[in-house]
Amino acid sequence: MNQNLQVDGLSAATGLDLLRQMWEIRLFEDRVYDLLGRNVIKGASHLYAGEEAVAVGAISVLRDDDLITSTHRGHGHCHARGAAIAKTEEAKQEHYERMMAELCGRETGYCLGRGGSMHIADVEKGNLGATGIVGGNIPVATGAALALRLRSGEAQQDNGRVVLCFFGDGAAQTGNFHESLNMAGLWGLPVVYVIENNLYGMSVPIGHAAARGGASWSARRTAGTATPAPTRASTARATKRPRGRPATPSQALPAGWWTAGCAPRTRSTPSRPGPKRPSNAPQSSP
Ligand SMILES: Cc1ncc(C[n+]2csc(CCOP(=O)(O)OP(=O)(O)O)c2C)c(N)n1
Ligand SMILES: [Mg+2]
Repeated sequence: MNQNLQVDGLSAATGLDLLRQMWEIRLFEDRVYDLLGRNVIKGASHLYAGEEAVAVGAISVLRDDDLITSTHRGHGHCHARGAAIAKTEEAKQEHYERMMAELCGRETGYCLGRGGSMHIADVEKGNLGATGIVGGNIPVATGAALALRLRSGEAQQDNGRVVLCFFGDGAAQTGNFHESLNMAGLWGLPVVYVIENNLYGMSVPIGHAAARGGASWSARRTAGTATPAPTRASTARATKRPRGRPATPSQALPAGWWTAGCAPRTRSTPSRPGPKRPSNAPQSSP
């Protein structure tokens, strides 16, 4: 291999490794699709095909002791995290088999087959888990980052660890998102929020679910989703600051995703007389 070759700013070896991971995720997902159709995997599954570059690029800059939290569409995150930590071909193979076993409800799966597709977790490798509750992983990531921050003074090995929190544009409309980012910003927590903006909340176009197209908050750090290099570069930039930051309050929000283009606006609906209350209606309790 030509050692000087650069692909998208990456060395050829790194580029090939990331591409291999993306193909592994795609082939895994194609297999899951097939097994769902044959009722070998039971229930529903949200596939990650088409978004592989986000997980692979972002996770490629993590340290082995960092943490991630995942979504209802979580096979790709689990796959990329496990593949990045597993150092040998045998360890990678075991990782894929434990994932597939979990989806098939087998005891050999990561959660003994109890979690399945939407609740797969691999805590030993720093994957705190997927969740079927849209936006449910955002406070989990924020809490984990708070734990890292609180422990960083005591345990040297916790210094510089970060949490990477994946979620969709739909989840970014939840209260969990707003509260978590507010607290993370206030406390300067070592967490980076990665919004996978595929412009749909499953089948609902983002314009139906979010004011102003929903994408304005991510404008400052928008990365492409077709290749892993932009996500890798964005995540590397975003993790740099929280890794080295001392615990001081009133910092700007950690990853800067939220702050762009978010002008506060308040507007009242014109007052109209409400429906007439029947005279025998029960009085509301104080
Ligand atoms: C709290 C909650 N509300 C609603 C749902 C139903 N639901 C499942 S996926 C989804 C859309 C999520 O959109 P987004 O976060 O953009 O992720 P995407 O599916 O686009 O990857 C919804 C509303 C849910 N699982 N949890
Ligand atoms: Mg979406």
